[in-house]
Amino acid sequence: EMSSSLDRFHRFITDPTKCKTILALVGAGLSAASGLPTFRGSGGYWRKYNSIDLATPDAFYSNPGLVWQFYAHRRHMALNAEPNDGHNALAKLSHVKGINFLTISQNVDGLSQRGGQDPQTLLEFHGSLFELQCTEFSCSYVEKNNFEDPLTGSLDLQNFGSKNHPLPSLEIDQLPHCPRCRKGLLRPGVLWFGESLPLQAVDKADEFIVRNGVDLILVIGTSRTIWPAASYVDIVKNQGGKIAIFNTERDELESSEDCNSWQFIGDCAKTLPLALA
Ligand code: BJW
Ligand code: ZN
Repeated sequence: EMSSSLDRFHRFITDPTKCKTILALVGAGLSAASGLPTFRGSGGYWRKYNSIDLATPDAFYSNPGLVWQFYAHRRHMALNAEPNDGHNALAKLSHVKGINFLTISQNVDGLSQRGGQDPQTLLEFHGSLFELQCTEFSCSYVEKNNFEDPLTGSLDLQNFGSKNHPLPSLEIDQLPHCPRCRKGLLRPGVLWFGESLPLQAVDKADEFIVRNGVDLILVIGTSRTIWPAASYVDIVKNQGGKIAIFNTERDELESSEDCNSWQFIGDCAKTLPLALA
């Protein structure tokens, strides 16, 4: 069953008259095989905290020390993870001549870049763990590609790695501060609930879709619960584009396969290289 559907997929993506423009929507499942936890489901906890509860402005401003410890841990994990064959397959696709390709990534771990994906084809819709922003209203300091680990001595979670070892509570002055205004608390440059998406990235995505018309959307390792990222699936379908889902779970939002859709169920680090080979 998998093989006939794979054949049908291969015939489509290798037909340049039918499949010129491909959009990928990527989520945490792409990095699961690299050992990074997803948000929803059983893996979505850090210590006793639900990851989703920590990814909010409220959590940060009420307990910046805790939220910084969470992100310090995430930075450390991401830096010590390796891109997997799923990242590599997308990287390869990004260098194929004659195909218009764009990835809307909800991931903040930097693994697509490290897997060699052409940066021109990659939009980080939810920011990056390795960007720092000043929270001071009158300061616009932003630092990209900060890979320091630990970021500060107080955020060296190696000392507190075990789940049983209690985390120290950190005072504001033990947390990273802005080198420009010397006043503002720094925050991770990721997108929390209720926050506006990077306008440039949204513009680029919209422009890509309008300019090219999308023949195929690859929906990879995402629960499709977060807006506006998830809305791109319907935008492409409404335009008449086909959809291929790569997920360990069957996607209940889609019917089973028909001539406009595929569901490749399994670890996308295995299924993507097969499908895109
Ligand atoms: C595998 C696998 C393997 C596992 N192989 N697969 C009501 C209706 C509509 C919208 C809203 C609403 N109420 C509020 C909103 C807006 C809100 C929203 O969408 N809320 C929903 C809960 C409904 N959106 C926002 O707030 C966004 N901003 C916004 O809308 O601004 C405009 C605005 C401003 C002011 C007011 C109103 C509007 C911002 C959203 C920010 C999301 N941020 C996070 C945290 C980022 C930082 C960080 O990393 O810490 O982004 S939340 C979290 O979810 C993270 C992820 O990028 C995102 C998506 O998760 P993802 O990637 O799909 O992961 P999972 O875990 O959910 O799924 C993993 C999948 O992989 C599963 O399907 C597995 O089966 C699969 N899988 N292993 C293949 N090996
Ligand atoms: Zn500042």
